[in-house]
Amino acid sequence: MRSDRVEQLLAFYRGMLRIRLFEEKILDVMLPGRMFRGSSHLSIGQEAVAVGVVSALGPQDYLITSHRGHGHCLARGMDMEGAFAEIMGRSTGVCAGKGGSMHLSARDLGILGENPVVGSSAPMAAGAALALRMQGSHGVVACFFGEGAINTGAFHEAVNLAALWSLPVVFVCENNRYAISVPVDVASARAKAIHERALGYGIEGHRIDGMNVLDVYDISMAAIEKARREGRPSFLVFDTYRFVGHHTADSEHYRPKDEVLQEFRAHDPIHFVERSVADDCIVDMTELVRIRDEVRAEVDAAFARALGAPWPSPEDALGGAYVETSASFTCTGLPG
Ligand SMILES: Cc1ncc(C[n+]2csc(CCOP(=O)(O)OP(=O)(O)O)c2C)c(N)n1
Repeated sequence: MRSDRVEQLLAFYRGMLRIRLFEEKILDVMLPGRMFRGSSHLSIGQEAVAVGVVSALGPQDYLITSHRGHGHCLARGMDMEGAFAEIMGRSTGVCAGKGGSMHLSARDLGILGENPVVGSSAPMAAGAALALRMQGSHGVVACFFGEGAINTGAFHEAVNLAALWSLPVVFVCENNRYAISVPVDVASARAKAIHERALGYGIEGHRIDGMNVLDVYDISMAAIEKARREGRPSFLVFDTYRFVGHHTADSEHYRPKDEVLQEFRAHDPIHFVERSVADDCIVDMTELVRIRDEVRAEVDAAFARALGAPWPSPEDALGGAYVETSASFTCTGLPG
């Protein structure tokens, strides 16, 4: 019988492939001159962070993310057809086609949404965590952003309040080495020790290999459980790399081609799982091929259905812009 760890590795493999093939499809149809105009921010190369962190969340938890959040949403269980339809502006999209690639959200799954204003996910995560505490919930908020966001005031204000008020937030920095075209060491002091910024706020900070999904999962589990048990936030910095441009129309003039192809493709998080499986002979390789075929069929079918879905009608243009609410909750105490 196979161990739980092997089953988990295969589930992670499927999860990462779903993101990879979903985004390769978007890349294919959105490259300049192809089927769609516009651009989309892809996380090809960064899938281990999405799958490792999100798999450690429980059903009562939330996530909030940046402009590069397709992977986080899919890992949390967002409907793939609905995500494709949203990116293509169809009425069947997860936000009825009004949000697009950078505004995927799904409240029922605890996905508070993508946010393209750099750094903005951090204060919203702190706010959501404060609400959870005041409601007496044991939920935790995972907050994703790139390393460019750590130099915004919003990031520091949010981490300060989360530390001061003991808010259950796991701040997740995906250090993919570039903020658009700016290398991390050009923009950030002590670029190799970003995680040590946590020390200034008296919270835990860790730097982890973001290409190894098992390491990502283990550290995330520990941070999420700490947030749940003790209400302590933490700051996880994952070393990763985006294999494609900042967005689908990026010419990538700022980095040498070899850097992508040789140095970093060798650390492809999906190949990492394939190699681990092959080296340890823990699963028949045909099983990985079967999983890949299944995921490809899922992606192709979801894309075809989304492509065939209707456009929103002009009459619906103003719908969903405002919410009438009588929502209220019981406050069980303000942070001490
Ligand atoms: C407040 C703000 N300033 C500038 C921009 C333009 N902008 C979009 S993405 C980006 C770079 C973000 O880099 P990083 O936070 O490292 O995330 P990544 O794109 O690498 O995932 C910038 C500057 C923005 N969206 N918001």
